[in-house]
Amino acid sequence: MGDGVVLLDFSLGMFGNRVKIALAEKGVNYEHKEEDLINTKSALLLQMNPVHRKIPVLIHNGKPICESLIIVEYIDEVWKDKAPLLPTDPYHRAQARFWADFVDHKVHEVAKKIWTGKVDELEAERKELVENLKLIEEFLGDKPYFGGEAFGFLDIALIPFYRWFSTWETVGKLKIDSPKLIAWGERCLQRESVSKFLPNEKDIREFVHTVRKKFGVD
Ligand code: GS8
Repeated sequence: MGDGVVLLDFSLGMFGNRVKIALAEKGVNYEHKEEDLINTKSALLLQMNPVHRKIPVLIHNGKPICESLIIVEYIDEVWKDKAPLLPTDPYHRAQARFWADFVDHKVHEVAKKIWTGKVDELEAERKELVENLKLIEEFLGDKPYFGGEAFGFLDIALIPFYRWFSTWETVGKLKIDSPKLIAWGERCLQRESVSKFLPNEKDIREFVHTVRKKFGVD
């Protein structure tokens, strides 16, 4: 098992990837259990996350922690011997949480509407996604990482989605116009904790194709 930690996960899922990256950054050993989200969820998942029935779930010493951003904060608080993931300054910590919430609600949710929907009817969403990525790019500015010199919480929140950019572009018939964000994504990919876990673009495209077929939008 390793460090009393089990991760219920789905390899292509952006949210589980956040947790794997955080665990790798902290050097935590864990047992990985892959969930079959397309067919049947395991009894363990339903028991550990009865409210949302979603992955990721981190089980630490038998107790579940749900919701990826909450899990990343938990990891940061429990494994304190390595560099912190959240900024130490309260204002910067609040900013990191604000933008991580923005990633979930203004990037992921808008992108998901596009890649699961009838793209030609979603012109407003396609524009919004491009604009929202520009907003987060503005917050990055010229810093190497969102928190400054060190890779941290907001980088972890956004980087799993970076691998989806090319699929968002092709499926969504849009062009992501954020060169600094792309450079940041490539910089993050140079870290082993990131490159080891992000799925390849071909698998993402195939997954999206399967979902779109299932929803009858293609
Ligand atoms: C989202 C988890 C989620 O959507 C978080 O952990 O941050 N806000 C949550 N998980 C997906 C898989 S990744 O796309 C999931 O478990 N889906 C199964 C379902 O919706 O039934």
